[in-house]
Amino acid sequence: MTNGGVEGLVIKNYGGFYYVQDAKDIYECKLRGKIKQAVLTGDKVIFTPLEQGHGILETVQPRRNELIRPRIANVDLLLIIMANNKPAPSLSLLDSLLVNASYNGLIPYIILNKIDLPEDENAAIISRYYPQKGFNLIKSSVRNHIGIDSIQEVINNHIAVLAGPSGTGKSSLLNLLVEGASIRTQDISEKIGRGRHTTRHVELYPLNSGGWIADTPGFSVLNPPDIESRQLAWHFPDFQEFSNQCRFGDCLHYREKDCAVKEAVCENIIAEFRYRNYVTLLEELIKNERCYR
Ligand SMILES: Nc1nc2c(ncn2[C@@H]2O[C@H](COP(=O)(O)OP(=O)(O)OP(=O)(O)O)[C@@H](O)[C@H]2O)c(=O)[nH]1
Ligand SMILES: [Mg+2]
Ligand SMILES: [Zn+2]
Repeated sequence: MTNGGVEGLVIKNYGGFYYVQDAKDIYECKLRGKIKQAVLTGDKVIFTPLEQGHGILETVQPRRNELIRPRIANVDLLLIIMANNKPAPSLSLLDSLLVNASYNGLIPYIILNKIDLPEDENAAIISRYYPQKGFNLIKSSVRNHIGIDSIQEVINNHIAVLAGPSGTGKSSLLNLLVEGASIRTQDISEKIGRGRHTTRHVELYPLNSGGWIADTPGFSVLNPPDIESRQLAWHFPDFQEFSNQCRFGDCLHYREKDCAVKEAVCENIIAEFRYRNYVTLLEELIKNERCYR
């Protein structure tokens, strides 16, 4: 212990306590009265250990980033879990999660889970398009233990957040990666073909193989992040090589003439669904700019 206390990581905020992990143990901490800012899961903090696993959280170190949903700080990786089938992957959710990752400075990994099941049409599109455009893709089956070591390698020494629709296997993956975790999983409702939301609060779990992972509410709807409409295309790396060839320097790749991005869509170099998802997000951002400025 130094004068200023011990360094630790907030792994959970629950019932008015902050659970802080140091090199060895977990401490149940209360906040030192003078702390005004919110303390988040993922915060690196200085704390004073007391007896019997208690402690006082003294200060919060500067954050690398801060996600709003889930509310968590200092995340390195976004693992976007889509199912190969059951439920069929949503390409629009995938693209908005990829934009969110880019906006927040997270490295995204697309994880196509349940490859033990027959491949859905959209899953085939994901495997074909994204890796070719430089996105990271891992195919896995939590059920048959396929691809799990690749996921462990990627998480090693990092903080990772799982995202993706309900029922894709996020909690099942976590249970496999984290010894002793027993997060509730649930069979997807065959009737409606959609998963039920079974996960509640945000907690970081240590991987036996190194690194940390958070389980999140299995969100299927996502607000667009606070991006300016003219910056949205920056978050579509597959548009980059074309966007500086448009006639207008400030081209939104929307209604403009002589747009090289739109030409690339016509030539099938940029997938049409990607472009459509771009336009949907763009229109939403433009609408919000009109309403709130
Ligand atoms: N066939 C198959 N089923 C899987 C696989 N991984 C998970 N499942 C099943 O898919 C269902 C949903 O898994 P969960 O882990 O609860 O999904 P989740 O993403 O945590 O869902 P929410 O908590 O609702 O967001 C469960 O019945 C799992 O057993 C897999 O690789 N293959
Ligand atoms: Mg879950
Ligand atoms: Zn353009």
